[in-house]
Amino acid sequence: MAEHPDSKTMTNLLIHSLLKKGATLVAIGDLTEVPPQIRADLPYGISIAVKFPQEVIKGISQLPTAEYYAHYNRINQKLDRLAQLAAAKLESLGYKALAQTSDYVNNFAGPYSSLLPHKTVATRAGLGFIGKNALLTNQLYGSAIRLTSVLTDAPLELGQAINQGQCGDCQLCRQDCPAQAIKGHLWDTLTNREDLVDVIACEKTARARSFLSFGADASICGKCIEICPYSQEYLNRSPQQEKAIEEKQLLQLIENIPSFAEGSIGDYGLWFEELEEHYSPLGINDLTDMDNEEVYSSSYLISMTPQVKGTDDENFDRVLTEGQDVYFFNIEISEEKPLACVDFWRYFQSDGFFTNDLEVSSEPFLTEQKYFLDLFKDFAFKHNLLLLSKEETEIPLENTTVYKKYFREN
Ligand code: B12
Ligand code: SF4
Ligand code: SF4
Repeated sequence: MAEHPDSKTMTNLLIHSLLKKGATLVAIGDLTEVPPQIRADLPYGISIAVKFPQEVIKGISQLPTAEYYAHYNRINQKLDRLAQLAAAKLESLGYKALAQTSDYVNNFAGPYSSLLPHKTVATRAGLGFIGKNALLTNQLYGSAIRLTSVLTDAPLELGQAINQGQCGDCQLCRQDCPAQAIKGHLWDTLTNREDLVDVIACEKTARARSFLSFGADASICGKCIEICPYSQEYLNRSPQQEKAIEEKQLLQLIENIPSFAEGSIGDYGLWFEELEEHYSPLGINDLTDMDNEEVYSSSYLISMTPQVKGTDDENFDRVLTEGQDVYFFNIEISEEKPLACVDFWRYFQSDGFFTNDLEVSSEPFLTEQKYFLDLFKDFAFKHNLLLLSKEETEIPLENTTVYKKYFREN
């Protein structure tokens, strides 16, 4: 079992792991205002959203498409995997967690209703408001997202619930709904679904349109997603703007992680013994330079070449001159926050003489070296370290980068 992290660290690690596996938005809501029997007596809900690709939603402006239907199914499968992953992570920390996967939701669905709708969890978590289109509408992605949720008793950091629609005078979804199913009411938490949308009219028309467009027996339409100005803002963003939003989200997450507690192993930066035990019987070289004021991380090198223990091993040069490459696995752990990054080193002699060249890669050089990385992922999980990818360490922030700020200046 992993060490118990504080609430903020646990939340940010969980969100990071879900974003890395393809979630677009993740937040946690307090569910205690809804009756305990519909939330399996668990007080919190993790709301997870995955966005549709922009082109797919642009493509349904006239009629639903087979491509939209394919993504609809693909995203549902991804959401189920994400919900299961979140539940497994929390259970491994000793908490209760119930993934509201498609199967689970279908089991409890009444006519056109689930026991605890994903949209309720989403508004409690602050992921958005319910639009006049009856859909969860997020500030960044409009309603071009699909949802899932996980119920838990883990004490995670809670988002700020949203209780009011923010459509203003807009009526675009009502005007464009081909079923005239949308009634145009502004939502609040007391609004009945029936006051927003005629679900029978919606389903009937969506089914007819799906059949007309691509011959499938499905009830797919989504015009009320596509027409919404909030969705349109997402659909019109450039890839660069989209990347900047994703980077900002990651940055906020990294900045939100609390610094190491005073007196903790991370505070002292003394990971050597822990790593030695974890990687036993492999030797660990401690490269941490305590005197270098520009280095804010502990640094460890593990040899992946059995004959060579470290760069100062007498066999190091001999092996290289014999024409063999020497491989190392490099681990850096920030001395400020529970952040880590790793890379792979290959020493070789390109000219066949005595100059050693070094190639550094974020990927293992040989497939069997992936084992070193997997072992470190276990280590990071056990010690609640957030393992940053190379791209994440390169995210720019105020004249510097994540790497420069949290690991070393140059
Ligand atoms: C049954 C169902 C349908 C039915 C009924 C639709 C409906 N609006 O209920 C039909 C077949 C018509 C349908 C159609 C569509 N659906 Co549908 N559907 C569901 C399903 C399986 C259950 C919904 C449910 O339980 N409804 C019961 C009512 C009471 O709740 P609700 O409308 O979901 O939400 C209300 C509560 O959340 C409440 N609420 C919100 N916060 C709070 C807080 C408090 C304290 C309280 C008390 C209440 C409250 O406000 C909402 C509006 O009244 C969900 C998946 C799920 N398990 O949640 C998907 C879901 C709602 N559908 C979805 C989608 C995308 C669609 C379609 C666009 C599909 C399409 N045709 O292309 C249309 C859109 C229709 C529309 N404008 O609503 C998405 C919505 C994503 C989003 N961004 O919101 C969901 C969440 C599926 C998913 N996994 O992402 N759907
Ligand atoms: S899915 Fe289509 S038919 Fe249903 S409410 Fe939205 S626009 Fe109307
Ligand atoms: S189209 Fe307009 S009214 Fe409809 S959900 Fe979006 S903002 Fe609200």
